[in-house]
Amino acid sequence: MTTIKADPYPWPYNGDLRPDNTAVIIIDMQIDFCGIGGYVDQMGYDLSLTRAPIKPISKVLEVMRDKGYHILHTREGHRPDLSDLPDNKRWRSRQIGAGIGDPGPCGKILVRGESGWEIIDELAPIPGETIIDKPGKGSFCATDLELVLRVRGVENIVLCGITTDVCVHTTMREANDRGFECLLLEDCCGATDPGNHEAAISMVKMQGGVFGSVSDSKTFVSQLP
Ligand code: C5J
Repeated sequence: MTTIKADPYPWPYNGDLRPDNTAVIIIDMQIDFCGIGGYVDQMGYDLSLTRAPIKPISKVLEVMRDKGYHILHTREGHRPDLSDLPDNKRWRSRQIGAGIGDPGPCGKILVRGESGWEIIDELAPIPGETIIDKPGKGSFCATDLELVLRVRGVENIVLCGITTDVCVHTTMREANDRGFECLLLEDCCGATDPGNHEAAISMVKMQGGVFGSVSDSKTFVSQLP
């Protein structure tokens, strides 16, 4: 029986925590979400909020790599011909001055292959780690993520990345509904609004842990078997 101290319950619920059955998913740590000239920057949000989790995630990555856990990264982005970009998503992004698919300082915004779409150097995947390209906010929608996790026997998922209230939360909800046991690392996530970050964390903890449990990077790395 091995658990991580977490709120509202020690995680995972059944104490079955092993490198074989546990994965970390690092969500959308791309230039578009935390780099100068990317999508979030073009929308005028404070980049320090989405950059805050970089250091804590690096530590978690280092320890999980060392201990042989499954490591996955996601990238939000669309095909260069924009055939998987819904009109309403494009329209809404243009309302805030950062049209998805439109040219920006880091190439076409949120388009696969453009420089802004790349994962930041500090958290770059290494050979053997899985990258999931997703057109939406959730990592399970229109991707093979579930198949990859099931084939590997993953039962427990640790969630890190940006943004807490959008892609991280959507992915956590999708994973929870599929029966995965989820842990969100609070300081390994960030949102474009601090209030939304706090609210997203609080939502996870309702109803006895409606979407899973919440811990932090220091506790996690010190207790990970
Ligand atoms: C957003 C994301 N916020 N990665 N994407 O549009 O959360």
